[in-house]
Amino acid sequence: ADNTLNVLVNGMTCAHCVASVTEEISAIAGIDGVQVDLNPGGASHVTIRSASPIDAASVRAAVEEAGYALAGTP
Ligand code: 9UX
Repeated sequence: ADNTLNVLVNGMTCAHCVASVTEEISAIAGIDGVQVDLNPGGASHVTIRSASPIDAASVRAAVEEAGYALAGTP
């Protein structure tokens, strides 16, 4: 099955922020795709896809490792 997790991330303001978050989340085992809709003035919408269920705690850890904060789900 195809699994999708949508989250909101605070503090992202530029393309390098997008690259950092994408890289960290992509490194989680089983993740097939990460898409970021950058919103410099607020929370950015991040869509994560995997063939297996996505562990939200792993995503939170990856976002924090990249230096940002998970704001929740849209
Ligand atoms: Mo540069 Mo994006 O510090 O926050 S990576 S603006």
